Amino acid sequence: MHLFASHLGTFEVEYGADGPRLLPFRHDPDPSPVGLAYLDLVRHPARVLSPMVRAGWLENPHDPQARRLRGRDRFVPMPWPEVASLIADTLVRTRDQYGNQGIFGGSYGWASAGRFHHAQSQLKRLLNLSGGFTSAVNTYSYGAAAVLLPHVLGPDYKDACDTAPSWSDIDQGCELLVGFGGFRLSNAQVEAGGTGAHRAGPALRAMAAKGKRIVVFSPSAADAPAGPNVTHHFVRPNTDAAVMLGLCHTILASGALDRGLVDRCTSGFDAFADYLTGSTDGIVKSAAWAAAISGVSEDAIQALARSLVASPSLVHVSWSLQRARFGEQPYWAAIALGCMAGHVGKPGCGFAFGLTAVNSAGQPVRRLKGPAFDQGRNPVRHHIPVARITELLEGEHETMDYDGQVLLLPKIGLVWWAGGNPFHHHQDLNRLADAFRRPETIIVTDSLWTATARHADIVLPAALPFERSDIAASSRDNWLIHSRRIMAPPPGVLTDHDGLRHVASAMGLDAAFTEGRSESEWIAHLYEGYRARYPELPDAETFFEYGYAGLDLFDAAPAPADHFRAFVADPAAHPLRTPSGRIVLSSPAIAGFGYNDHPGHPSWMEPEECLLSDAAAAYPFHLLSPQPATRLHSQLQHAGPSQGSKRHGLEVVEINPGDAAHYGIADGAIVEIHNERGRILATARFASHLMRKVLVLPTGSWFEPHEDNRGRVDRGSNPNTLTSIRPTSTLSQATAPNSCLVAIRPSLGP
Ligand SMILES: Nc1nc2c(c(=O)[nH]1)N[C@H]1C(S)=C(S)[C@@H](COP(=O)(O)OP(=O)(O)OC[C@H]3O[C@@H](n4cnc5c(=O)[nH]c(N)nc54)[C@H](O)[C@@H]3O)O[C@H]1N2
Ligand SMILES: Nc1nc2c(c(=O)[nH]1)N[C@H]1C(S)=C(S)[C@@H](COP(=O)(O)OP(=O)(O)OC[C@H]3O[C@@H](n4cnc5c(=O)[nH]c(N)nc54)[C@H](O)[C@@H]3O)O[C@H]1N2
Ligand SMILES: [Mo]
Repeated sequence: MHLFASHLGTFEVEYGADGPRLLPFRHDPDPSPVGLAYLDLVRHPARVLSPMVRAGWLENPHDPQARRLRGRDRFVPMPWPEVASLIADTLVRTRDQYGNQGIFGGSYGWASAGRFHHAQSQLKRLLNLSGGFTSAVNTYSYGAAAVLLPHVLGPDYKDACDTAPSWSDIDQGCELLVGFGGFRLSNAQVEAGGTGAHRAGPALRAMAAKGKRIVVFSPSAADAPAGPNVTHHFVRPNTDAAVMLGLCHTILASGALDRGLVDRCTSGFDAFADYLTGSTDGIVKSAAWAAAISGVSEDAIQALARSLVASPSLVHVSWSLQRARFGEQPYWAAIALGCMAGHVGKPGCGFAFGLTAVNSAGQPVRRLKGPAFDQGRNPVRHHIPVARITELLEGEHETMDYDGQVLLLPKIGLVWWAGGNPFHHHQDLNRLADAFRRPETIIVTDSLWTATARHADIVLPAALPFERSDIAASSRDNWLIHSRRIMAPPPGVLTDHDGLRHVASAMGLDAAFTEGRSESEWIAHLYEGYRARYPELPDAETFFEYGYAGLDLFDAAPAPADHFRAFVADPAAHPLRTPSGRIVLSSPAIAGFGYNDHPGHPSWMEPEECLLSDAAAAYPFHLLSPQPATRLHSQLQHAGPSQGSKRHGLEVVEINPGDAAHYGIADGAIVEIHNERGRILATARFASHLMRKVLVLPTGSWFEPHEDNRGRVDRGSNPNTLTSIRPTSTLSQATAPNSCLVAIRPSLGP
C-alpha cells in the first residue's frame, strides 16, 4: 500500500488522471481533515527554491549596522556547493571567536513526521560532529509541568502523556470526569511522529454521548463535549488554581477528607493544609474566596467538592493551563485535589493531564521504543530552557536562575534553526525580531519563506515530507508506517540530510556524518533497529512493500496509570522516585530555592496580566491563543482548511456578542487588537459560547509586520505579536502566552 505519514496521521495515496491525492487510511476511525489537505502544498506560493543569502550579510557579515536590515533585506540565490563552503567557513569563524557555545542549535520545532528525515536530529548530528552547540531543554507544550512534576511525582512522570490513564479505564472506572481547560477536540488530530488510528476524539465523544458525568471549567463553552450529563462552568482565565484550592478547602472544612490516602501516599500535607485554612497567610481558601477570584459560583464549588469525594472521580487538566503565568500551580493543585478526593490508584481515577491534547494521551501503550537517527553527543553543556531564546540573544544577562540551578548564558554568534518556526511559536515577536538582529549570523533550513526564514542571513531549502521516503512511528502508538515519496522535490531543493551532507563535506566530516550510508540505506538500517527490538515485525522487504506494520500492543500493554495503582496499593513496596517516596504536596527542595514566584506548595498567585489585575483598566480583554483547528501550528497555513477558515484574508478572533456591541464591533468586521507589545489585524466573529472579556485567537497565522500611519502592525494576525515573554516562574522558565491582556477596536483602515 502506498502511504503518506504526517503528524496529522496516515493517508493512502491514490494516483489519478490529475495527479496524486490523499485518502483516509482504511484503519483510521477518525481521519484528520487537515491532514487530507497536505498535497495543497505542492504548489506552495512561498516555497524556497534554492539556497539564498542575504545581500547585506554577504557584503559584510561583521557589520552590526547591516544586521538591522535582517527581515527587510534582499536575498540572492547561491548554488549548494558554494553555500556549503560559506557555512563551513562561518561555523569555523564563529567557533574561533566565541567557542562552540557561541553556536545556538537548540532549533525547537515540530518539523515533520519521519524517523530519519527529522530536521533537528540531522542538524544536531552535524553540529555535534563539529564540536557542539548551546542547546535548549524542555518544550513549549509542557514546559512548566515537565520541571515541576519530577519534584512532585518523580522523574517517571515527566513526559507529557505519563499521567493519563487509558480511555477504557476512564470509561469503566471513573464516574465523574472534571476537566479544567476542557477538551478541545480539534487538537486530537495531532500526534508527534504520526499515528495509524485516531482514537482519542472518538473515545471522549462516545463517553460523553453515553451519559458519563463530565464537568468542564473553561472560558469557552466550546471546550465541553456534547452529552446529556455534561456541565460547563465559565472560569476567568488563569484562575483555575484558585477553584481547585477552594475545592480542597471545602473537602477539608466539611470533614469529608479521609486522611487514609493522604497519610499513606503523600508528604507535606500539613503545610498545605495550613495554607488552605489561612493559618499561614490569614486568607481562608474557601469556596467563597475561590468564587470571588474565578467567577465560578460558590454553590457550584461546594457541590462539586462533595461529588469529587462521593464518586470515583478524575481531576483532569489540559496542557494549556500550564502555558500561563504561574502555570505550575493548577497542576500541583490538581494533584493535591485528586489525593484529597481519595480516588488516586483506582482505575481511571485520581488526576491526569493532557487527554485530547494529542492522540496518544490515554492510549494504553507506552512500549514502542524506536531507534531514532543518532544525533551523537554534544560536548557543550550550555543550555537554556527553550522559551528563553529572546533573553539569550539579547545578551543582557550572563546567568539565569532555573530549577535550583544557575545557568550560564553564553554570547551567541550564530543561530541555526531547522524544522521550527520561532516567529510562529515564540512570544512578543517584535522583541524577538530585535533579538534576532544581535548575532552575526542566522541560518534557517525550511521548505518555506516563513517569517523566521525572512529574518535569516542564509536560507537552505528543505524537501517537503511527501518529497522523500521515511519510516514514521510514535513511541505511544502501535503503528509503523512506511511513508513513501509521492513526488520529487523541485530542482535546487534537497532533503535536510542531503543539504547538511554538502556542509559536512565542506568541513571534511562527510564520512562521519553519513557513515557511508545512502538515505535509503539509513532508513533500512532504522527499520532493522526496530526488528531487533520487536522480532514479531515482518522482515524489511515485506514491511517496505506492504507499507505498514501494526504491533499488537493495545491489549497486551498495561495502562500507564497502573503505575499509580501499584504505588497506592503498597507505597513502601512501590515508592515514587521523589525525596519522600510519595506524592509531594509541599516540597522542601522547591521552598529551598527561595523563588518569590514559586512557593513550596500549591498556591494561588495573581498573574500580572489577567482580568483581575490593574493592567486590565487599559487592556480590558484576556487573549487566549489555543492551537489552530485548521493547521498544525504555522504549517499548512496555505492549505485549503486554513485558508478557508480566514475572513477578509485575516485570521478570525472570537468575541462575545455583548462585548462586541459595547465596543462597536460588528460580526465579520476587521478589528485591531493591541497592547504595549504590538498591534495586529484580525476579523471578529461573534461567539456566544465565550465568556465576557475573553478573546480567542488561534496560533499559527503567519507574522507579517508592516508600517501604517499608526506604526507597526502585524497583518498576519499572529497572537504572538501581543503575548509576553514573561515566564511561568523562575522554577521552570517556561512559556506563558495564555497570560496576555489586550484592547480591541474596530479597524480604521481599509
Ligand atoms: N501564543 C501561543 N504560542 C504558542 C503556543 C500557544 O499555545 N500559544 N503553543 C506552543 C506550542 S505547544 C508549540 S509545540 C509551538 C509549535 O511551534 P513550531 O513547532 O515551531 O511550529 P511549526 O509551525 O510546526 O514549525 C515547524 C516548521 O518546520 C518546517 N518544516 C516542516 N518539515 C520540515 C522538514 O522536514 N525540514 C525542515 N528543515 N523544516 C521543516 C515548517 O515549514 C515550519 O516552518 O508553538 C508554541 N507557541
Ligand atoms: N489541530 C491542531 N491540533 C494540535 C496542534 C495544532 O497546532 N493543531 N498542536 C498540538 C500541540 S504541539 C500541543 S502542545 C497541543 C496543545 O494542547 P492544549 O494545550 O490542551 O491546547 P490549547 O489549544 O492550547 O488549549 C485548549 C483549551 O484551553 C482553554 N484554556 C486556555 N486557558 C485557560 C484557562 O486559563 N483556564 C481554563 N479553564 N481554560 C483555558 C482554551 O479555551 C482552549 O480551547 O495541541 C496539539 N494539537
Ligand atoms: Mo506543543
